[in-house]
Amino acid sequence: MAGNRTLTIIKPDAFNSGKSGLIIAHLEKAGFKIISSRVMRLSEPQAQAFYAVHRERPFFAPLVRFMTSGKCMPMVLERADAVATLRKTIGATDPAEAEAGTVRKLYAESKERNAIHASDSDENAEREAKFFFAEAELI
Ligand code: FUP
Repeated sequence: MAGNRTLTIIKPDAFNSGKSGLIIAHLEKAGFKIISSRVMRLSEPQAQAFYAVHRERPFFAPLVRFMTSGKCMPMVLERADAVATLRKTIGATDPAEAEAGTVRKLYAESKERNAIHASDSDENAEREAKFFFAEAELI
């Protein structure tokens, strides 16, 4: 993906409370273009696989429960320096620590229900994009 794409997920808290439009507008204002998007509900095995890196952490089971609790919206986004820019745009994991004006500060309920995911490296962005989308959806 040459550093210009990343994967985001509007999580069930934000999707269920009708914030997906506001969040997409925020991301578009930050210069991101949507390459692919869908609305779906993750199965338990899908959520466990997506967050496999956290499987030994105490928050893993509640995280899987939350991510399977309702529909979410995975999207592949494009702009220059996509991974770092999206991480800055969404803010810290815990909205209490996120900078003013970030997506999580504006829309997240808590560290556990924090509205949005963003890939943390180019390698993970590519892996996560392929997790949700077929090659033909990533052109
Ligand atoms: P982030 O990259 O900001 O999404 O955060 P992490 O990859 O560290 O964590 C992934 C998700 O696990 C977070 F979005 C929320 C959840 N989490 C908790 O519920 N509790 C924690 O202490 C840390 C993370």
